[in-house]
Amino acid sequence: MDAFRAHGFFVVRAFLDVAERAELRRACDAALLHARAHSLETGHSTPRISLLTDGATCAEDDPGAFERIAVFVGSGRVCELLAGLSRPREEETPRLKDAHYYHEQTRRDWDGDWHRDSQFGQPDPEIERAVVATTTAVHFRVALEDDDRLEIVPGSHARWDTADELRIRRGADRTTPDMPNAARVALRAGDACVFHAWSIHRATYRRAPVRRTIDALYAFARPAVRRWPSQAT
Ligand SMILES: O=C(O)CCC(=O)C(=O)O
Repeated sequence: MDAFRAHGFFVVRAFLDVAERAELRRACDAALLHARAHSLETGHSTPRISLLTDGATCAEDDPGAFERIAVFVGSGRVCELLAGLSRPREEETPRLKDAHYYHEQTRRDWDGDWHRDSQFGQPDPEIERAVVATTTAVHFRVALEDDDRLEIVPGSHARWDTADELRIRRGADRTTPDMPNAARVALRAGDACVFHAWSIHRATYRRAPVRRTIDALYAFARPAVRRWPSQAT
C-alpha cells in the first residue's frame, strides 16, 4: 500500500506458479485464437482483446475458458491485493469494470499514446482533473509470459500533470519516447502488478517477443445511478 500511495503501482513477484499460469494461459489463448480467427484486426493489430466479450464468445472452442477467467479476476486472492487502495469517500469493494488480454502484434510494431485512463471520454481537462483528485481505478495484471511493455510515470496518479506531461498526453506528439521520469515495469512470467489507472502510462506494441498478459480493471467510486428517460417521474 505504501508503494501504491507513493508511486501509483506495485509488483508482486511470482504471484502465479507454473501450473496456474498454464491453466489461465489455455483459457485466454482460446479467446485470443477465436478473436484472431474471426477478425482481421482484433487480436492482430489491437493492443488487447476483451476477455469478457471475446472470452464469452469462444465458448464453443473451450466451454470452461470464460468461467476460469471470470473466477480468477473475481477471486479473493486477486481482490485482497486491492484492499485499502480506495479513497475515504469511495466504496471499499472493488467493482470489476473489464478484463483484457494483451497480446503481441501479428503485423507491425507501433508505440502507444501516453495517457491517463481518466481522459477517455473526457474532453475537458478540468473535469478530468477533478476525477483524478477524487476517485480511484486500478489495473490488476498478471504476466503469463515475460512482459516489459508498460511504462509509468511514478507518482503521477497523486498529482495533476506538469506542463510537459499535459502537452504530451493531450497534444500532437503522444507517442514520444521522451516522457520525463517514465519508468518501465518489467514483469517476469507469473509476476503481478497493480497500478493506478489515472497514472500517466503507455505501452509499446511489438511482434516479438510473445506477449500474453491478463489485465483487469476495477473501480471504487460509487456507481452513478442512471435512469432511462421513461423511468424519470
Ligand atoms: O500494457 C499496456 O499495453 C498498456 C495498458 C494501458 O495503457 C491501459 O490499459 O490503459
